[in-house]
Amino acid sequence: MLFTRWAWSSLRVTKQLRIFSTSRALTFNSHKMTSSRHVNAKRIEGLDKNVWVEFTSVAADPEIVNLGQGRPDLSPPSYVKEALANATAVDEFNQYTRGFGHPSLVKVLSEVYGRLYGRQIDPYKEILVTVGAYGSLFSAILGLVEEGDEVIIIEPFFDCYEPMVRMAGATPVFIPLRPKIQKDIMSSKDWCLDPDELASKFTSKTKAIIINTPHNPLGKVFTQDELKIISDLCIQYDVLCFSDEVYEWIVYHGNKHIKIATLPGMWERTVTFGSAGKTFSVTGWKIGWSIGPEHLIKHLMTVHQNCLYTCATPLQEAVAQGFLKELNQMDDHECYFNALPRELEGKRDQITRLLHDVGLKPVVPEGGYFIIADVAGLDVDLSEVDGDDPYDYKFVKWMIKHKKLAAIPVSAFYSCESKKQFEKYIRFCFIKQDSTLAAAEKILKNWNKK
Ligand code: IK2
Repeated sequence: MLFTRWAWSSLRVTKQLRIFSTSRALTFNSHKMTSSRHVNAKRIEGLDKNVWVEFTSVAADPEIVNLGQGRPDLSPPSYVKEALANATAVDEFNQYTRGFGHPSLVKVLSEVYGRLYGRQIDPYKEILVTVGAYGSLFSAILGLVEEGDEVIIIEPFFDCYEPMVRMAGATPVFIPLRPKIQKDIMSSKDWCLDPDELASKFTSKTKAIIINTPHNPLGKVFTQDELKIISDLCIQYDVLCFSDEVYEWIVYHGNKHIKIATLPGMWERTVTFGSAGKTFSVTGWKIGWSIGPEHLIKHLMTVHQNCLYTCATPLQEAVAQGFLKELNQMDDHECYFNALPRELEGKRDQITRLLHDVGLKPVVPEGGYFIIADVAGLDVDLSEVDGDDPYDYKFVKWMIKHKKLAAIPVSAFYSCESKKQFEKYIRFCFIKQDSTLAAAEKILKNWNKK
C-alpha cells in the first residue's frame, strides 16, 4: 500500500520534471496551461481593446434603445434582398468566384465609378472586392505600408486605422480636426485642420495619409479647398492617400462629396474604399472594394489572395444587381443613392433639435449618419462607474444602465494622447426607424424625471 502511494507520487514528479525539461517554463493548474510560446505576437501588442466588441455586447439587451453602432434598422431596398435570394437559387453562384471580385460586380463598379471619376476604370486590374471596407483598408495598409514608415491619421478617425498601421509595423502620426469656434449648435464644417500643422506632419518617412470623407464620427464632408491642401502635400512629399469614402452617397443639402483621387496628380497615388454595407444599408453583408491604379491595387491583391482569397459569391452577385438597377437612374429622384440621404436629412434635423433641447451641444453633420454631441452640460455624477476609462466611456455605460439608451464614446476615435481633450463627446447613430428615434426622444426628454 505504502509502496503503491510512493510509486504513484514519484511517477507524477518524474512526469512533471520531464514536462519541465522538454518544454520551456510551463505552469499547470487544473484548467489552464501557459508558456512563453503562448503569448501574443508583438504586432498585436496592446491592440486587444475594441469599442465595438465592448459596446455592442452591453447594448444587446432588446430593452435598450440602441443609437450606438452604425447599424441601420431601416429596411434595405427590397430589390437587393430579392437579388440575394435569386442568386442563391443559381448553383453556380453558390461556389467560389473570381478571387479579386465577382465579374458582374467588378464590371458594374467600373461603370459606376468610371462616371464618377471621369475616367475608364479597368474592372480586373483597378478594382479589388474584399470583406467590407475593413478588408479594403487592411489589404491596402498591409500591402503598401512598410515597417518604419509613418502614416498620417486625421483625428477623430475610424478606430481600426491605428491598429492596422501598427500591425504593419509603421508609426501613426496624428493630426486633429479642431473646432474653430464654439456655439450651442455647431456644424461639422466648423471642425478643421490647421494647414501649417498638417504640413509639419509630412516628413521623408511619411508613406501615406488616411482620409475619411464623409467622416465618421464627425460627419464632416471635406471641401475641394481642404482636399487640395492635402493633395498638394501628398504630391510634394510623394505620399500615398488612402481615402475611406464608405458614406460617399450620404451627403446633405449644400454639400458635395469630392473624390480626392479626381484632383490633379492624385489618381496614381490614391486608393479609395467603398462599402456595400453603407451603400445599400446592408452592413451584415460585409462586401467592400478598393479602387485605384493597377500599380497599387496589385499589392492589395497579393494580401487578399493570401489571406481571404475570395468573398461570398451570392452577396457579390446581389450587390452587382443592386448597382445595375441604380446605374440607369443615378440622377433621378427615386435612385436609392439620392432617396436615402433625403430621408436621413429629416432624421438628422430631428435628432439635432432634440439633443439641443435637452441641453447637449450637437455638431450637425454634413454627411454620414452619425451625430456627436458634447454632454458636459448634463453634469452627470459618474462616481458609481468603476475603472479608469475616459469620461465618455463612463458616461455611455452609465446612460445604458440608467437610461436604457446606447451611444458610442467619441474618445474611441482618438489616439491615447488626444483622448482626454475630446472625452466629453458621445456619438449617436440616426439611420433608424422613426419609432426607434421616438423611443430615444422619450428617454432624452424625461432625462431629469425620477
Ligand atoms: N470605414 C468607416 C469610416 C466606417 O464607418 C466603417 C463601418 N462603420 O462602422 C460602424 C460604426 O462606426 O458604427 C468601415 C470603414 C467599415 O465598413 P464595412 O462594414 O464595409 O467593413
